[in-house]
Amino acid sequence: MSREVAGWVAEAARLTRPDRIVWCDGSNAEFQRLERQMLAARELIALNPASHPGCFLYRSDPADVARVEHLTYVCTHNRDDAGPNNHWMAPAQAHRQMDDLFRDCMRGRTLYVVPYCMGPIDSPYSRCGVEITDSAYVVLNMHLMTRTGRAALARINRDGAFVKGLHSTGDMNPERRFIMHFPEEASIKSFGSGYGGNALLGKKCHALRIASWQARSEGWLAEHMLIVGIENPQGETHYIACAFPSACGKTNLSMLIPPASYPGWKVWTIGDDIAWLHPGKDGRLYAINPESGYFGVVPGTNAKTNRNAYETIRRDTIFTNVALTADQQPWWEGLTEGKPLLDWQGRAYDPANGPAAHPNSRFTVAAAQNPSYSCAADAPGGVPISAIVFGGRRRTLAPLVYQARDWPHGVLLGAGVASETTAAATGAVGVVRRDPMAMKPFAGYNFADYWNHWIRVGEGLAAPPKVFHVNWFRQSSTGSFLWPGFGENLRVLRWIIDRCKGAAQARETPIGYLPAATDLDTAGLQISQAAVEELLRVDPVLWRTEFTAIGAYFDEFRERLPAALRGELTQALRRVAAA
Ligand code: GTP
Ligand code: SPV
Ligand code: MN
Repeated sequence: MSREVAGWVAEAARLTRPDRIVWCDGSNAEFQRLERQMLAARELIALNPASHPGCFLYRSDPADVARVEHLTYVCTHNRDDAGPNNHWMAPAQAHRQMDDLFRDCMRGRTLYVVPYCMGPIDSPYSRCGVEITDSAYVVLNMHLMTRTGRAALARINRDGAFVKGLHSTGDMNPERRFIMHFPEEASIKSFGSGYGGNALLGKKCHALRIASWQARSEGWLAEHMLIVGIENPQGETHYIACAFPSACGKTNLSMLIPPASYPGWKVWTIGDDIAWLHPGKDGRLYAINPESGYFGVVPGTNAKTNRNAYETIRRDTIFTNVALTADQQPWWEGLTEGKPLLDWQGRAYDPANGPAAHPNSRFTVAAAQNPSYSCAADAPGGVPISAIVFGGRRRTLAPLVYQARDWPHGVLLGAGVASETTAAATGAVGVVRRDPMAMKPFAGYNFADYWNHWIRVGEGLAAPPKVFHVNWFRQSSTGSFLWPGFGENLRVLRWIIDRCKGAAQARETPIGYLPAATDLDTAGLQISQAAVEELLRVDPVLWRTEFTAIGAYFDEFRERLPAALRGELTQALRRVAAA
């Protein structure tokens, strides 16, 4: 047992005063014991064992249903290190404020110690942490989402380092809710929420905010990306990493089912939310998925849109904030069978109260249950990445797909990403905002330094991935999606892979390389020629406005903005002006 872990647990217990301390061993017996305990306390509801064996419903506090970006802080000694992209507080003040909240908060409760490993247990790229929490729900989720227990603790002893995460649900008062990060000391303090990214500290807090800070000093990247392998009928597999903002299609793309017109194609999931990317000795970029489970968006999941997810969540799944049918089956908007009896808050379903399932209702499930789970997902060295794909949810402007001219131009593509906000975070939905590299809520340091790091990582790669941007969400003037999306997105990935191999045509435009309508495989698709043309249209006038807006956004970063990125933007503006 690590003396450092034990010392820190004792210190946390002195502050929080729990009735008992439980060291989690990560075993099935422990998982089942906690499940039984939560069932008895009516904190979990057993779902229909015939249709959904091993599945449970959890209803969160109705005011605790999403990430809280306005209450999430990066606490560095120098304010500029956190940057204008983060809320900031001085570390001493943040510790004082958080410790006042944590003082005595676990009286009458159990303190669980959850050692976890982010990444395959024997990968040199993996990193460990320990989460202290007073929520059994969090422990169950950590079991599914990370490699917890004895093996993780053994690795912590070997590594001699771990991220310290202290969490309490507190009294659920949104006024007393904060998610604080201390990247300089690799620690996290989270109080007042039991929800997903606020409370499962291995995920966004560790694997993105703290890890991105560590990655900068160690020469790698921690990113909000899915990782997927695409195997063609010849048996050749290309791995792609895609950064889309929250609730913008990562889970769906990572387990896509090839359309009927793609016989012999296979899709293999490595990860659906987070990628740690390391330069390899051969000059390529290699990715591991630090997680071992999915905390995925439920609404919209059905046998047509995402059959793999749909099948994955038929057993041994925790559903959070979905509706219930009369026969205890989970129900959500987008499901084609069944109907809701009780809504996500347990009230008799009434459409006047809004959707039956919360728009940010989620499933938690072990990744290994996914029919498309890749046998390379546990490879200690990761998988080589052929392409990096940025994306966003844009009704207008951004075409279906385009390719950056080179890596530095690709960094501009990523830094310029904007997307409509979704229910994954509290606040307004559908508002376009800048979300560079889909990391606006997750970069643990100043974006200017982050973009500089991106440029430097690319410079160090002999064979950097090719960089692309996609948008599945372009709408017609009547508000319907122009592109069918989901499985059909493979047609776009095919063009991307062919571009990586030098086997596909493209036309040069002021924003980068685009397929001509004939370069994209639309055979067998119910899509009009006009829609395809609209999806591939680049309007120089609109793009001039967009680049000007990106320039104004970059100005917020003042002299820290990398000159190379400013140079890329200047050239981009020159190209649209000349078009
Ligand atoms: P986080 O877990 O929040 O990081 O989200 P994610 O990026 O994994 O998003 P996810 O794949 O769960 O998709 C979120 C929503 O977008 C769901 O309601 C999907 O049905 C919808 N969606 C995903 N892919 C597509 C697509 O290709 N086209 C359209 N129109 N909708 C999509
Ligand atoms: C996201 O919001 O990007 C998620 C869900 O993946 S959460 O774990 O709540 O951050
Ligand atoms: Mn996410």
